[in-house]
Amino acid sequence: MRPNTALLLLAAGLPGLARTQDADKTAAFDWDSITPSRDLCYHDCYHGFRCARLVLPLDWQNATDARTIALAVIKLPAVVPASDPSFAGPILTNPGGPGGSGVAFIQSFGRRLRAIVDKPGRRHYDIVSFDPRGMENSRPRADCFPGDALTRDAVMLEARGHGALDSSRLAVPYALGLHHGFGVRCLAAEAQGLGGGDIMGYMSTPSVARDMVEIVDKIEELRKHDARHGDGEDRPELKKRSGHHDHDHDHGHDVARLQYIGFSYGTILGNYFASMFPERIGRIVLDGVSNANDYSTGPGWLTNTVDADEIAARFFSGCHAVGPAVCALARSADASAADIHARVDAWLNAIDESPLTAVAPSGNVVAATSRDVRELMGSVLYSPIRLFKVLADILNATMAGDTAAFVAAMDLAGSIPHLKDACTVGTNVTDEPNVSRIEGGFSVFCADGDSLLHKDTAWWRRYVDKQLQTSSLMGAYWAGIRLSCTAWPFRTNWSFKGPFTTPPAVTVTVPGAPVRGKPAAPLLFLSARLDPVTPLSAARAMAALHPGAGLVVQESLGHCAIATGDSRCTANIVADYFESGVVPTHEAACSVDCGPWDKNCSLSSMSLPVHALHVPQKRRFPLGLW
Ligand SMILES: *[C@@H]1O[C@H](CO)[C@@H](O)[C@H](O)[C@H]1NC(C)=O
Ligand SMILES: *[C@@H]1O[C@H](CO)[C@@H](O)[C@H](O)[C@H]1NC(C)=O
Ligand SMILES: *[C@@H]1O[C@H](CO)[C@@H](O)[C@H](O)[C@H]1NC(C)=O
Ligand SMILES: *[C@@H]1O[C@H](CO)[C@@H](O)[C@H](O)[C@H]1NC(C)=O
Ligand SMILES: *[C@@H]1O[C@H](CO)[C@@H](O)[C@H](O)[C@H]1NC(C)=O
Ligand SMILES: CC(=O)N[C@H]1CO[C@H](CO)[C@@H](O)[C@@H]1O
Repeated sequence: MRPNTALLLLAAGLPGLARTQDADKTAAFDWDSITPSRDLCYHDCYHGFRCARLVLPLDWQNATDARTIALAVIKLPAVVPASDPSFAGPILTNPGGPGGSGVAFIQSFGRRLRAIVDKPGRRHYDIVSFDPRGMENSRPRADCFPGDALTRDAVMLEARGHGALDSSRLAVPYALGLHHGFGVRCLAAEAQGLGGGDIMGYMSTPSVARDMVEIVDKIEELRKHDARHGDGEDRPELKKRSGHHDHDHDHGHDVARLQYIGFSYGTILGNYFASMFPERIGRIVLDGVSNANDYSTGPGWLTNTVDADEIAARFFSGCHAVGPAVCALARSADASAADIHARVDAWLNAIDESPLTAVAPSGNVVAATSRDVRELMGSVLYSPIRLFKVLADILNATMAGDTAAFVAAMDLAGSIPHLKDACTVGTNVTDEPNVSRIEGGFSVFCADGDSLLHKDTAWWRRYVDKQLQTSSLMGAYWAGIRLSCTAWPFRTNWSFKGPFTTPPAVTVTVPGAPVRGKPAAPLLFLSARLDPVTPLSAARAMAALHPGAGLVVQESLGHCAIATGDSRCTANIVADYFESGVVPTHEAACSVDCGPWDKNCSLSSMSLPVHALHVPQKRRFPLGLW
């Protein structure tokens, strides 16, 4: 009974896991039915959304280069028409990744976000997002294996077969070898133009930030156009608005400004945007903050997981505190959390000697070791409210010899690639629904970070050790992210290494024109108290670099404040900030309604993430909401 329930919950909740069939039906939309255009031209899509394909330059650095991209843009319209006096303009959002699909994100998370930023009757926003260049529904798409997903899966299987990066002497060199081959394949794919055109050398974060400037301008152009022509929902006689960037234009002095919430890698993107285009800052909220210096220079990605093991410890202490009635792993005879932890550790050692084996529902033959359990636990740390109890159920059943739930979870998570799916895709380049193109992320973070092309095996072993010292649970996995840049063959045309800072804001609390060239408001940073991959220490470090920035610490566990608990306090600060541009003067602490072991604790206004139905990839995005 329990494992099956657990499995359903897991399918609904783990980052990147498969979704229900219903979700699938609502998710269908044929982007090819929209002709890409240089101006924003929205069409109905999905259910209650508006979609557009925006043509932008491929290379922002070379004005004579005529090549273009088509960006997939999506809008969850405000609950009032654009002509309503309470309409307050668009808020752009990015779900992280790098590479996460904004199109999918808004469908699951847009309504929650809108409920947080809106002030009923006073201020209502459009929530707008996009698939970043090279990703998902944007074209061309980063794809090193066009029409040949099977080969990518084979590489991933082979990597898995050689174990975690700390599991044997061969693991690191073998991974390096595979990535060299992967890079060669990527270079060849782009040279042959099979993915639809050059893109992988043009996906660094500065280009994405520049794309956002253009989106903001195109939205403003469309607004003016609609106001002039009385098109769409916007009628000229009702053109009274309260979005602060509208005032700018009424005064005819200023550029359109960005209102933005970025999550996880989306905080990197927001930090790049703010530091590169400070005169474009309207309001910027960064939730689940990653250290942009650690991300863009040096070995990289070394500061993320400092709190991960502590969250794992909270899993065990919380389990002990609530006892066997709520946490399946607890036993009434336990003296402390250490007893539970010791049982799990002993079991992890045992399964490395004698792996769990099973045939998964997909037909996959599975041999699972402690590495698989650690990776599953690592993903659970992102979403304790949804997954702590589920994890306890699964571990309890698996430790008692019933591997069904665990193996099915691995299967759903795509830990073991579904080769059958890859085969049915065949050679049809345009239709590969179940493919996870990990090279999309590589194209961004390998370009943004310092080159690691000539680091040898010994260097990488030390890097893996460092990551393990930071988190014994997540270190081996986390080390693999930067290791994928070992032979990334594309050099970026546009990189930015900071400084990650902004001039002091000139805050406008009453209607009036922001001061040209200055941010309209300081940045607002949000963090969960303990976050497995974007720790509070990074939020403090980044906030300190931006004069006047505010920081809210939400008393929750997991990845990103807004995604790890309902908090009226956090929501009020965010909504007030979007209205007034004012941030808390000292680090503000916000409590949440309930925690992972409480009865019926869940997140309000969340619909199932629908996008990942055909992308059953475990922790597809290390710095993303899924
Ligand atoms: C800019 O683009 C033009 C046209 O594609 C090309 O000939 C030129 O080499 C490019 N310049 C640089 C610096 O890449
Ligand atoms: C946990 O596993 C034990 C067997 O090891 C079992 O007796 C118990 O019912 C399980 N707890 C739950 C909540 O499933
Ligand atoms: C994609 O995956 C889903 C669920 O795993 C499966 O039902 C579907 O048939 C797959 N589609 C293709 C084209 O392989
Ligand atoms: C490839 O997929 C597209 C989109 O699903 C479909 O329209 C087209 O007919 C397919 N082509 C072939 C050769 O199967
Ligand atoms: C809590 O969950 C239980 C079992 O799922 C349900 O019976 C009960 O109605 C829920 N209580 C509240 C207040 O939602
Ligand atoms: C000027 C410059 O660096 N151009 C490069 C832009 O990126 C492409 C793809 O990686 C390279 O081929 C160009 O040399």
